[in-house]
Amino acid sequence: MLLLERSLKLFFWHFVQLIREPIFTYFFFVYLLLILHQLNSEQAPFKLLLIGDSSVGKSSILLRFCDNIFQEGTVNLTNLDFKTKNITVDNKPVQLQVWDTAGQERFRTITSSFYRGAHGIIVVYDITDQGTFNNVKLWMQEIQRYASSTVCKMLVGNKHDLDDRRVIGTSTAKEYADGLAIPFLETSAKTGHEIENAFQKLTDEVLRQHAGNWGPDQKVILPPRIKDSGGRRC
Ligand SMILES: Nc1nc2c(ncn2[C@@H]2O[C@H](COP(=O)(O)OP(=O)(O)O)[C@@H](O)[C@H]2O)c(=O)[nH]1
Ligand SMILES: [Mg+2]
Repeated sequence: MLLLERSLKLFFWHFVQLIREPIFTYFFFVYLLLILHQLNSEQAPFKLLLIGDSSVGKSSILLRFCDNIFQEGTVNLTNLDFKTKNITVDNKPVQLQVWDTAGQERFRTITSSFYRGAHGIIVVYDITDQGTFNNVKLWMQEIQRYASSTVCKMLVGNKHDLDDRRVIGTSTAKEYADGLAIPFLETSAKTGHEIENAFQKLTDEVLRQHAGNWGPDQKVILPPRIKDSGGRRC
């Protein structure tokens, strides 16, 4: 980005000189090409969503992944659309935009616009709450209804640290995920167990999904840039 700013400054400086001295034409076009190259190679972010029943730990997962913190009690992230985090996959820099439902799931008022443009979706349930696992099926239907048919899905059983209160066996959930051919992991936002890995795995899937879209400079060509609206940077 710094390089782009410098190139822009030099571009305008040479543009002014060009008007005064035609010899600056050469530099003018060199910087123009440099700017176009950098704009072209800039990576659009991946839009990832966290969905699932209320209280399964979606906001906690977001905070653990982006800020490496855990807050006891319900996490209130109203006024927040998403958080961004940069990760590296196969030596490629990838910017993730992770969107949280901000509590609308309680009233089933998540609109189709939430799903629009999503590249990956993590469906979260609580391993200590049977109802949240039963509802995974309903969340999958929501995805089917609103998200793109090429979206990458992942199943996550959260609160792995509460193993003594577990009611959903690992093998039950794994079997369900295998049936849908989607990855599955158990995480704990409290301890951080498998949180990074979950996002890494989903991003791998998204990159694989877009494998046919690699540009000449090894940057994946993605759908149009997601509008930056109100998110917070990690
Ligand atoms: N023990 C434990 N509690 C968690 C974990 N993740 C979230 N919680 C708790 O579960 C409750 C709901 O979390 P929250 O992130 O607000 O859930 P959301 O409604 O799905 O966004 C809060 O009391 C959290 O502290 C976890 O991994 N382990
Ligand atoms: Mg929440």
